[in-house]
Amino acid sequence: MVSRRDFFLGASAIGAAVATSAVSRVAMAALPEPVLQASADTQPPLQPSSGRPYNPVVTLNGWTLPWRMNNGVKEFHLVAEPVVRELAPGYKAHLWGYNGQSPGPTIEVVEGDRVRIFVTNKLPEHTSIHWHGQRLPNGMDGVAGLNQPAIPVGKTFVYEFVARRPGTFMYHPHADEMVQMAMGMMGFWVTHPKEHHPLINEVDRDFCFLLSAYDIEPGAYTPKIMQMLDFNLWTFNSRVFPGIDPLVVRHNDRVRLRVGNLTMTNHPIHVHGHEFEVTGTDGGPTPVGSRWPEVTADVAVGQMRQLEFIADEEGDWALHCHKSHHTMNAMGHDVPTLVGVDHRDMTRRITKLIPDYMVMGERGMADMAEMQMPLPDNTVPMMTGDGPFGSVEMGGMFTVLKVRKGQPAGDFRDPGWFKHPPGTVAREWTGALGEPARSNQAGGQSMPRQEAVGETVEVQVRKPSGHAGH
Ligand SMILES: [Cu+2]
Repeated sequence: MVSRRDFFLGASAIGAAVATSAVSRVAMAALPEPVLQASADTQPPLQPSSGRPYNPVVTLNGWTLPWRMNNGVKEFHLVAEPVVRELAPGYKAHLWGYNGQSPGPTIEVVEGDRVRIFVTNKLPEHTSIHWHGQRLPNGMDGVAGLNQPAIPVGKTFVYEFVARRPGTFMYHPHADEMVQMAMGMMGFWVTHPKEHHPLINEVDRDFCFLLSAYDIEPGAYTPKIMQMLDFNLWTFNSRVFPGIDPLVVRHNDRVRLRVGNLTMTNHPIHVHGHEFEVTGTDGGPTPVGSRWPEVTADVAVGQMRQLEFIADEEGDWALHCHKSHHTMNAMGHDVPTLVGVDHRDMTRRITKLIPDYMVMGERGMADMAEMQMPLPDNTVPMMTGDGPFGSVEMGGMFTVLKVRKGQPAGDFRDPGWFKHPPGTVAREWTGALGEPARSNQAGGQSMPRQEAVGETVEVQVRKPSGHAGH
């Protein structure tokens, strides 16, 4: 295992190796060596070793692709291939991706850069890459059959264009797209402005991640690619909570989150403790007059959003998709709603037949996060995550924004749990509990009924079982 500190050295070593190879004419004739990534940990931002300077992004549980300069052109090498992605510690999936991971590495350039990307296809079928949101020559847009022939198995194609517009973009196949995106093929692209841009702030911390979803049966390794709606794994950069790293920032940092959605449904991304503004989309920076404060931004399918805020409240703040089914991991389907159902007699009878029988859900489902039930190999609990006060009872698209006064600039290491100042944590009330005054105790009904009360009808509410249709 390579530690994060080692990677700092490793990353600059890669940069150095690429820069050195740029001197050799022989090396120039060959493709840039593809760089592979074995770890699913968040790698430190890749400081630009050549070209214009900029403040690099941090890819959540991901990394940035090194490049080499070749006569003023930034050259990258992507390898489309089957990968084993760790979705959470101890939980692996067989996906397709780029350079050893899903999503692929982030490509980071500067407005005006001429960019050349070699794409080698090591998949079992043809592919292509579409550069979502870019202004480019039509023949570089990557729609197989329309703009180019698909890249056959084993072949390498080259894309070349100028990054004309600064902003937040992504890349993904446009060949057998449904299968290839369901398998995890996607990556982030950031183009920094070449000079000060009136609508683009300098930020202290710049994070990016893609939203993707998979349908993998508990215990299985490969996504079911025909799935359209009924996914059971909702991810930030192909990771599920508790496998998603925290976003670590320094108190009073200006923070930018860049989020792109390549799932089949929208995700309202919600930040606790702070208000943000949407400062840009994949269409570019938003005009200042169009910005207003929000704490939740809906990111629709195929959209990207830049959320910006000053992290001026210390603490461990939840940051998650607000669809409650998207902050859960895979579960057995067809679990009926049992809240409020009295099982005592039924349980007694079933226990005679099945001694370990256990009823789930009559007091809600929080029990499931605490219960250490046997799980099939290679899966994660539906709701989990140990926090300083107990189980966080979350999964899927959930992580923590950690705002700390002591966090050094440029340091993304997890500072541990927030230490709350004395008297600032919700606690049990141990004083006297008075009876609340009801209107009838107060002397009668404040709004008397016009008609006589009929027979009371009890309504049983039952949510649809399973995950269908969300
Ligand atoms: Cu969601």
